[in-house]
Amino acid sequence: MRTYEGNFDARDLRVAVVVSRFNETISKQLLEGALDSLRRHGANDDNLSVTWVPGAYELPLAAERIAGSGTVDAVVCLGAVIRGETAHFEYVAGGAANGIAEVSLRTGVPVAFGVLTTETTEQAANRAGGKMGNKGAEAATVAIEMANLLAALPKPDEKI
Ligand code: INI
Repeated sequence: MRTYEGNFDARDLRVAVVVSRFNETISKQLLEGALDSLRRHGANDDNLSVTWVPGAYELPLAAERIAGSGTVDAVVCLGAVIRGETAHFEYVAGGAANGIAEVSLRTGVPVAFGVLTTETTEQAANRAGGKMGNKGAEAATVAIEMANLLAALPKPDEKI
């Protein structure tokens, strides 16, 4: 029996982080967590990029351009959609979540979902380096594992 698993070695990985400026204080903390995780797993700064977009709704388009360019092994999308501050929470959060999932499937590049969807700013802060950890760091770790898993898995049409 063959078992496939991704490891957490980011030494040779090219990773793009796409981050939304809306709720910037939170986003910056998610970004810090993501970069810290990538570096702790051995990523080289020369192989990392950070792209800012206006809001979470814009994450999928930028992620698609980057993932489709063939220059990265994984993308990490970061942002915070806070219900208390938006009547169109569902549309923004749902658009970001569905869009990011579609980009990943369309391009075959892992795109990690590091977008907080919370009721309050406090709940978001707790998940951006507060008492609930840092979801940006978690998303970056997932991106590393998935990039390495996909490298190990058979390619489309590849017979093993
Ligand atoms: N974008 C966010 O990333 N988080 C939010 O909480 C948010 N709110 O509150 O509306 C938000 N809106 C902007 C949205 O992402 C788009 O930038 C905008 O709709 C233009 O397309």
